[in-house]
Amino acid sequence: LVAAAIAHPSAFAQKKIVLGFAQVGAESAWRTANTESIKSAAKDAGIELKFSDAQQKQENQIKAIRSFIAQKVDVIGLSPVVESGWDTVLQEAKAAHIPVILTDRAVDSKDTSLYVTFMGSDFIEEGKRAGRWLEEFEKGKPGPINIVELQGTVGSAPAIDRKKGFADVIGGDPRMKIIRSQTGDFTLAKGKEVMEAFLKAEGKNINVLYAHNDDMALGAIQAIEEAGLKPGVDITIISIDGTKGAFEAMAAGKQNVVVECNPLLGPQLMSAAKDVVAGKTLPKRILTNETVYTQSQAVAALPSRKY
Ligand code: GYE
Repeated sequence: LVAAAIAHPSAFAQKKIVLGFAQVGAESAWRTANTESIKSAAKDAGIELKFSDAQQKQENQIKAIRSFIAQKVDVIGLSPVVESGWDTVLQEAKAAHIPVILTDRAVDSKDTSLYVTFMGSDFIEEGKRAGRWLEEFEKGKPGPINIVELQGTVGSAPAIDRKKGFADVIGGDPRMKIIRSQTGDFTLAKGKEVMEAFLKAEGKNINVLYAHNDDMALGAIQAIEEAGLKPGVDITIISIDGTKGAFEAMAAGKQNVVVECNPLLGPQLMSAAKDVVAGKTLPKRILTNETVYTQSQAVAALPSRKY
């Protein structure tokens, strides 16, 4: 054995872990930062990454997972575009003894043995933080407060939960009314298009925009300016993520607040992958630490913002 190892030194080295990752797509600045984080963390950890971009289509993610199973990867990482419809393919991974780590977005599978852990944000809490900020901001004002909502991708965990958390907080306030709510698919272009339609239908009736992510808010800001109104002044703007674009909009006074959602999950994912391959048991839920930024806090934090 020693002679063989001298002839082939790699026989002593540990086998490289192979991680197949099924990503949602490239729909937003958050997603771009998330993808970069995963790719660079894999490199740093010496993990071989097989990366698939599903272009926001579940069928593409299912195909990617089946191909990871066929290639016998060691671990599968999945950020599921929507919550439902995962049981069959996750059972296939389980039957092949390949552990699945969920990152960012959740699945609604009743059988939690289909994945080893779910790491990411508490989207209901993010929606609540947005609602709580608005309650504080509108304190003592008479109302009515007319809100339009740009929802994320239909059926996705962040769209479902951010809607619910926000509604839970403002629901008890008779001044607050969501007058329009529609999906903008988490993209800037769709956010702009839907906001244009809201403005056409409601005009100066709109007091607040609640967007489920920054990109849709940035698109909406363009639509508001083109309609001759002042974003951040005539219409209060709230969004979720905390990407540079939103921080810049806040510094320019065009957005009022952002609820942070941290996309830099790569290092945590790689350490979880190593633990799972080493046979360690992971906690079923790994939460991301996050906060809320107002305009003045955004100005202070902008120079050191990482995404
Ligand atoms: O907020 C949005 C992205 O799942 C948390 O997906 C993620 C969301 C994020 O497209 O910008």
